[in-house]
Amino acid sequence: MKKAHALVGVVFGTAFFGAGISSAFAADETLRSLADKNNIYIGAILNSQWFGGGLPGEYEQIHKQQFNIVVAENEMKFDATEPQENRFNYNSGDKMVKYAKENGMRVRGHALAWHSQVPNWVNNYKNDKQKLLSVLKNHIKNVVGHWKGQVDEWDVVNEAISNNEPMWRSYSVWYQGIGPEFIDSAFVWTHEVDPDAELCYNDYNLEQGINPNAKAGFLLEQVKRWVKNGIPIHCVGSQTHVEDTTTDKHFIGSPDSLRSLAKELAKLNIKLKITELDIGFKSGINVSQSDLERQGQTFRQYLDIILEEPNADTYLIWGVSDKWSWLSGLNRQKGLIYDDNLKPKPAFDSIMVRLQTYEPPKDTAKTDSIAKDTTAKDTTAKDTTAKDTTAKDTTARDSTDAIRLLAMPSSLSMHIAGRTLSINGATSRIKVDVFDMQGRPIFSTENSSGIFDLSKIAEGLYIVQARSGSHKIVQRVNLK
Ligand code: 9MR
Repeated sequence: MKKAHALVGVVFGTAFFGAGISSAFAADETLRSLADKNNIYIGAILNSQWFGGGLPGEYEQIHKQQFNIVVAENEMKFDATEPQENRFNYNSGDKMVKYAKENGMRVRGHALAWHSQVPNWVNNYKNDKQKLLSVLKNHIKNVVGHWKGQVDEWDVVNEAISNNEPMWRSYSVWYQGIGPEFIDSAFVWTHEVDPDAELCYNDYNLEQGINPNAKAGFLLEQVKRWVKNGIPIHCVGSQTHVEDTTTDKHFIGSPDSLRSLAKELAKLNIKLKITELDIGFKSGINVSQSDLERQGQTFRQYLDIILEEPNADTYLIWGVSDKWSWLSGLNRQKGLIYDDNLKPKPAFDSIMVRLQTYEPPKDTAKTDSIAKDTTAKDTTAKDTTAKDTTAKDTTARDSTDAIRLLAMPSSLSMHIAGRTLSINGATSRIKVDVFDMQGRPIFSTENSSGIFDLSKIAEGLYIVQARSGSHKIVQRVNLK
């Protein structure tokens, strides 16, 4: 059982922490560079205000520095792309695709068949099944065709499952007018138009368990059926709009539940992506620094799924700054990783530190071909043999005292024996800082001998940074 952190030595002030732990590490490291290194995608939407030029330049700077995947908040939806029947508007979507290309980012398309943000003219055909089928097919043909080869993955069907019962959502023009087969058809038509795009089913509340009465349990049965029938589906998008555990009295979702879904999907050779993450607090409550740090831990737990599960590759946040967030409409606040002034929050630090310190176990490391294979798999019936890619238990890698080196050239080296830390290779005084895995400074000391006693720190995983003159080394340490 872990003990509470014993604070020894000099503890950094909150000013340091607020500045972002990233400043303690290599200056050129960003979420994006670390995501690239870990073969995952990390991203945020481009908020609707960006498309009209209504956001400060700093927003875009942050966006392109920190993220390697992008999705439009509203601009590729049905009402935006086909506001009038068979008259398409691609201006905003084109703007985003151009931005993504200029900045080397992957593009998600969101969303083709959804009950919401459907223009009124579609409802005129609500009693005409054949017409509705041709409306949906024509929409997919044009929109997917327009961005063929430029949009890497599509949310083909969004939110088609009921909130309350394990069944399809009934209040949907597509479901009411066509029946559930609109879903299968949408996948088939999209695949026909762009066979190289990855095709996802996307929904919320999928982190609430995979029992048959939960949304994810119902979905899993459908995915099995789709795979068996050769429907071209390659991924499930978990929106993951969740509330902080302490303010949500009915909280039933968890990273563990979502991880279980990822493991089940792996058996079907289907990917899991986190597509719309935010972790808000109830509106109106006072949010303290420790609340924000706990929020950071939850962000990190969801990231762990993406890092550790071989069939998970995407971590996309539904916004950049709390200032521009849809969450107030849901009676929530402060659910993102930058604050109102575009300053990184503890959640940013947690994600950063996790990416810096994650080391994949050798046998389950994501390779370029797994994480970044944008080629749609052939999912025709003959090819649907379930392949068990379930992650191996990775706890074993943390049970050793070995320190793992982050790729950072330095003349310094670090060694730990029991609780004695030795820093070798220094020619001047050495300063040692210890951080917890959320990036919080918990211990700091310095001397010239290079031998440091860490016996007062509680057991657990830490990041140890040693500096001597212009040399620096940062390693993860397991204190037992
Ligand atoms: O963030 C979007 C907001 O600006 C729109 O008003 C809203 C309308 O439906 O859609 C929001 O985005 C949603 C996304 O498209 C699907 N999952 C839920 C998202 C948050 O509501």
